[in-house]
Amino acid sequence: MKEKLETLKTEAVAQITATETLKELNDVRVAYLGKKGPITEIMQGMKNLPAEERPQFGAIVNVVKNEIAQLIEERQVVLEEKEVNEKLSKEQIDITLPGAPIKIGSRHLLTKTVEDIEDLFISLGYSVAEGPEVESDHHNFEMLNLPKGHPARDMQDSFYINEDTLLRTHTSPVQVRTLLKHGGQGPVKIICPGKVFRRDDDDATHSHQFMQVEGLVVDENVSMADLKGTLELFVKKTFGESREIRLRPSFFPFTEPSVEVDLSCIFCSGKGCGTCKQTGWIEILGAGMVHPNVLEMAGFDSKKYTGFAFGMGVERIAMLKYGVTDIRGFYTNDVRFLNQFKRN
Ligand code: FA5
Repeated sequence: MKEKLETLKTEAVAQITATETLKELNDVRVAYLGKKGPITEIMQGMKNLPAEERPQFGAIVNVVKNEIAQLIEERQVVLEEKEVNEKLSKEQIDITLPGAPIKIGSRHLLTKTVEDIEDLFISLGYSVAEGPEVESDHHNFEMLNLPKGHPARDMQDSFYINEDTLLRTHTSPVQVRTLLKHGGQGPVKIICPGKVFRRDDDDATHSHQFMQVEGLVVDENVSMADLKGTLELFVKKTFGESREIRLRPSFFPFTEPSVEVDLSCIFCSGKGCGTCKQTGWIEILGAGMVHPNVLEMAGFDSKKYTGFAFGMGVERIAMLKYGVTDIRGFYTNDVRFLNQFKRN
């Protein structure tokens, strides 16, 4: 019986060593150690032995059984590692393949336009001021020489929240707030960008919410020539050196004299086209010399100080500069519109 066991063990060792896959190894395990295998068969045959021989024989069979089980376990570790390595070598990643492109966002065209305007004026020594979008009637109108009931209030149809509070209709109240902060002392040199709101019907060139950039300079001896020179520089830096401006008399209650500023048409270079309605000029902003009443109400001596102010619509500037034909493109968040102005 001992010899039979030895032969069994030798055969098992040979078969275990020859296995190449975990499946083959499992088949060997079942063949030798399974319920129908030779070891079980030998154990069952022990009942035919005399009782005194059984313990010794049982111990010998168990030794062989454990040796075979131990060898199978060791082989299993080897085969598992082999299978993992084979799998890994098949799953190699080709790092030279181009990756999936990552979609990167960009600054909104209006943000870019405002930042470009800010950069230009900061380089001229201006600082950037801000004010609230929900504004008092006092700052939005009264302190700008527009008392209650003044007919010029109709120029800016407003969203009122209550009798004394509204969504600001322009960025000019930031002028007032800045002048008040200065306590009657010049110089003042600011620009103020921000959102404004009007009860205008939305169309290709009007929006009920839009952006303005206001400019204000107050000091001794500030003149209309300073205003014109500043706006000329702004236009040339923004639209190109060959652009010109034209000042037309206009009316704003907070400036005297007041002007509308036109830009020589960037589409036809002043010859006349559909966009400029054959005039060769496109209106871009309102401006003027700060009205003495506005200076006095804010605590400035209007005999000592003079100033100029201007207010431009950011969308109009961006539309002209980038050839946008419908203002609603800025606000409808169509990614196809936004993608056109991405920096590559
Ligand atoms: C004003 O708002 C004055 N506060 C500007 C000003 C400031 C004049 C300082 C003098 C001194 P106006 O209503 O014209 O002015 O608006 C200025 C600019 O805002 C216009 O030239 C135009 O570019 C833009 N704008 C006006 N209404 C709309 C609108 N509904 N949608 C888009 N842009 C508009």
